[in-house]
Amino acid sequence: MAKPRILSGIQTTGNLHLGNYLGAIRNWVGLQAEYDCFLFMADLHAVTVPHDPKVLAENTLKVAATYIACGIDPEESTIFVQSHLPEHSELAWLFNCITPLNWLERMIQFKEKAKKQGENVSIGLMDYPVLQAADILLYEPDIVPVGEDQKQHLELTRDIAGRLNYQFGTEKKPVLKVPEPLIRPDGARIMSLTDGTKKMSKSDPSEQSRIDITDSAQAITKKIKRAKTDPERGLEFDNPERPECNNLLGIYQLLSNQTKEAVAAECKDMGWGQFKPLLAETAVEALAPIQEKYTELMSDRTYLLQVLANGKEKAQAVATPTLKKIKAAMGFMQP
Ligand code: AQP
Repeated sequence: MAKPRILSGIQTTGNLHLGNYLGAIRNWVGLQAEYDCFLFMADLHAVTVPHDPKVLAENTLKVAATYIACGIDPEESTIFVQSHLPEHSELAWLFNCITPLNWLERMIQFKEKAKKQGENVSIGLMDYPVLQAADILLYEPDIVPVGEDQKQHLELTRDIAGRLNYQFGTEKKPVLKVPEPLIRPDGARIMSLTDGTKKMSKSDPSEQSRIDITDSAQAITKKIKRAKTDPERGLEFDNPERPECNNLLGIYQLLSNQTKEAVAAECKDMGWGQFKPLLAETAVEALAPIQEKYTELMSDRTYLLQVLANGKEKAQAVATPTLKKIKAAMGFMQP
């Protein structure tokens, strides 16, 4: 029997960080055996905000290497570059024509990112969730694993699929399968090291706000040492007055593979002076094997490019027929 399918991706907007790892990639690794995973580098999404053309291709390769270094097996999962398949942008256009503008105006991520862009905000930034819907629905996945922050976009994807089915399918014969979200309660949201109420993000101008997966042991230790904390003694989860404490304990819990209860008991009497070195040591240890593998992969470009060429072929075998089916349902003339 075919395994159920999963689809997910990460923007190629810079070095991946602990949020990307703990909120996304590590979950995919755990799902690989049970699911047929389609994982892509979202380079078309990366250009929805101003980008540097000199680093886009290199960032794309780095994200691919990071996936594999974190444990994604290219023999088992399909790893591909979004822009290598024109199906993504073509379907986004078709979806643009059936998506009401006010659905996009409601998107929180657009409002937040648009604020940062000021006058320069692009149509592409607003259209980001429609492209995301195309990314997902081309593969008709059963499940889409997403972080808490992407819940609203996945809801929009489901609405777009529903609208397409309503307008161009029948109840008995829908055009597309509507996917389900998979949101893990723990590790769903890793917050910034400089502000426990803001998510850790590649595009945060402060390097200190995040731990990159490829940060050196020295950089990790320094960033954790400088991470914002509070003057209280004794560490605890879930105190709304102490967002930084909750975040750092959460990171420790995930990196040390312990239960929340075990960490709460271990750290309840600790001060920051005792906890921070413990967290730094745990983070360095957890990331070391990933970094070693990453360096090895980045020095074998031929291998990485072959993985991406194979991935493109496997992805296209699914995406091309889906697009054809949607165009037929919408009444386009076949060439
Ligand atoms: N802080 C986070 N905590 C948990 N999960 C996170 N993810 C990102 N940040 C966190 C998860 O990583 C996947 C892909 O993210 P993305 O890079 O495509 O987009 P993003 O969410 O916009 O990530 P960034 O780092 O904030 O990128 P920029 O700065 O370029 O916008 C998603 O599954 C996301 O949930």
